[in-house]
Amino acid sequence: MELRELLAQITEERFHLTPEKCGNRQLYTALLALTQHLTEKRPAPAVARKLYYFSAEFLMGKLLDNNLLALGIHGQVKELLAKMGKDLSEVEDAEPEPSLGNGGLGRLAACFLDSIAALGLQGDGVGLNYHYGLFHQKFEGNKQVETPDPWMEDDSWLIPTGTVFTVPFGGFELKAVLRDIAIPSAYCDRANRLHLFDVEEPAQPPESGIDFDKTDIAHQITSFLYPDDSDEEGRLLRVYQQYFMVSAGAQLILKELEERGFAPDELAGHAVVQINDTHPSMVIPELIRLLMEKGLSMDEAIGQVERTCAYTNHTILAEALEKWPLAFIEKVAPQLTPIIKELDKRARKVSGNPAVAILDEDGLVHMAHMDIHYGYSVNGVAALHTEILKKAELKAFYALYPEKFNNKTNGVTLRRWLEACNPELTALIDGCIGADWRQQPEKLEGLLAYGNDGQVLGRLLAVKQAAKVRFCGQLEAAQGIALDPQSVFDVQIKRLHEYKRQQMNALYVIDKYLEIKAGQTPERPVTVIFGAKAAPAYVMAKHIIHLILCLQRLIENDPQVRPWLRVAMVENYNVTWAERLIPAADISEQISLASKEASGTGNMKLMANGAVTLGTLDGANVEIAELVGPENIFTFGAHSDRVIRLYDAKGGERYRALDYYHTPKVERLVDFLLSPELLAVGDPLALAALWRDIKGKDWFMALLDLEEYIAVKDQAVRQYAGREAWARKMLVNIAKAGYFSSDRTIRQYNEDIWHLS
Ligand code: 26Q
Repeated sequence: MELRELLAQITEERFHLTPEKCGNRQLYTALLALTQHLTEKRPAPAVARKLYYFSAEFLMGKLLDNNLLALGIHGQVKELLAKMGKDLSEVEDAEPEPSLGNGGLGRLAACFLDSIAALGLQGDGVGLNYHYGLFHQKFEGNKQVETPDPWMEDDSWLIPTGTVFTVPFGGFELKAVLRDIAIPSAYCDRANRLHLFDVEEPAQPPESGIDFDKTDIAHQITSFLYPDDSDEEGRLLRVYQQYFMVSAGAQLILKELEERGFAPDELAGHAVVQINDTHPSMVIPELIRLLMEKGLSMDEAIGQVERTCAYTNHTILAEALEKWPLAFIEKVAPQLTPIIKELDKRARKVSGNPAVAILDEDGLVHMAHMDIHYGYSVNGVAALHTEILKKAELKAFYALYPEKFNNKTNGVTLRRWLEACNPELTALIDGCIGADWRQQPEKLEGLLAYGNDGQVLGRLLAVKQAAKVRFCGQLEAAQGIALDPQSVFDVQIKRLHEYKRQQMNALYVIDKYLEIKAGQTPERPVTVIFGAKAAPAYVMAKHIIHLILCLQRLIENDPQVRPWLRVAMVENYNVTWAERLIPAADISEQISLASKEASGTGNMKLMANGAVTLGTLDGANVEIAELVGPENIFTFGAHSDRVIRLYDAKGGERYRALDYYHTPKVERLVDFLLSPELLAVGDPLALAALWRDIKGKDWFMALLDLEEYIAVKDQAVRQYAGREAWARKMLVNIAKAGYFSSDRTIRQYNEDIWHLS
């Protein structure tokens, strides 16, 4: 049936209306049904070994646009609607965004599902169906306020499956109900699945705020993504969540293994479990337990599992490495404790070094240690990150199992992060080099041939300008802030964390503010744009948001500064805002303290859209710098080896914030936090707490790199004025972004770790 007829049939059945008579919301649900109908017919790819990608987060973003593209009907649907006087992008606005993730790790999982499907590999995601995704962020009184995000609707991408597993907890059981989201492949007529588990009887929505009864496990276990872990009950609930996810997921694996005609002792030949950070690590003892229930001996069960599971590490921040009290696990899943103790005993036989034990003397279970001993692969997510894991963080493990360690530099799906979010740039690229880069992303390098083509460079600038104008309209509609699209768009979008150093960017804003006040204007007007959510219990991160919002307010009210410098913080930054903002960015801020950002993935998305990176040599920035060359990136700051030395208690050169504070320039910038101008718009206690922290502690060394950062950023703004030379930098960045396609990353996972076909 033709698309037009199919759509008409659906709107008739559902609303007794022709598509022409439908509103955007009705058209959205009709297109959702149409997409589901077309996807349903697609079989899963079938090969010998099947991948299960276990992750506590899948930050999918809206699905309609993506799925229309994957099904190859995006253009047709857009045209069809246009003929009816409808605008597809307005229809897409009606879709709620499923925000089932916090940031990089969850979005990476979503990019991976897209690439696994695109490459025709057999691989499904396994996670939880949170009823409330990441909180919705509002700004009130220059502060972040959190409200719940109920994203589920009657018409949604979730497909009921009828599959239910029983998860045994200490003292009670829960049914895990499975719903799926289909992941259609962009290039073959197949679809994979994201499996999301939920309880049978979820709790009623909270009356207000984001608080809920954390002891009502039976109803609340899937309510919230990562509930606040600042109190004991929250942490315990997180362990309940994790066990619920992995037990149901492990049961699904064994059920499918049996359905495919294989015996439990053939698991490793037919399934691979990729453990996305340590949140799903209990899948290891759970699979061992279930295999033993099916008659395998402990030795056999462990033998299968250690050839099935592989672990990805996403962080070297000690506070993010999960260690759970064995007492928690004893309460949540007592059947796992004898297995974990046995795994610890065996690991202690492999090495007498207590640093690599699973259970420590405080009764804590080191989840990553369990993954490394009982998984066959350990990977970091960028070259530098993997090197730091091998040389420092996981040194003792690397000595023990060098063959397990490998690097898989992250990537992003260029289907969402270029084709879908930036059709104008995509058309320009296609016009130059054709369409082959979609399946062979390294072919983007063909663009390098246009480095001296004034016409192409001019069109590149025009595409960027149009994206900036479009973004200005969207921001004004949402927040009433009218920006100047002629200014340099300097963009820092990522979760708010001290190590990512948004505070250092705020100090740059203060520097420019003071200069302009003193009559010294920049080469070009600059707009510093932020998008960031702070974890509700992360006090210092909230103080930094407060500072940024105060600076925004101060400058908005200052007619002398406003024409030259603006600050704009996007409210409720999420995947949808990222898709609007990334095409509009001129400068990509990647300024984490070297050694702290495992990889970063926003850096890759921004680069692919022609933003030039201003960054430290951290995470994947190092690889970006190597690829584009020094003329096409602005780097600054202490290198990771020096930073690691500065943290070393034994080292001679320990970092002391005060040493860097006491320079005439830095002191003035930091002390501006307590200036009458800022105190007039801000909360004195919050500003003072931040001032004290930066001056006296500055754990992530913003003051160490501050002066060089400001100098290099000034240089970038000056160079922006040379439009053609800047356009060439943009072109080189786009041309080299092919390496950061997640299709490349997934090919490498498959070749080195998964061996699916
Ligand atoms: C840990 C313990 C207890 C509770 C929560 C957590 C927790 C929750 C979320 C720990 C880590 C996370 C998320 C980590 C994350 O997003 N890491 C990012 O992963 C990206 C994909 O690999 C990288 O690009 C980023 O550099 C990295 O920060």
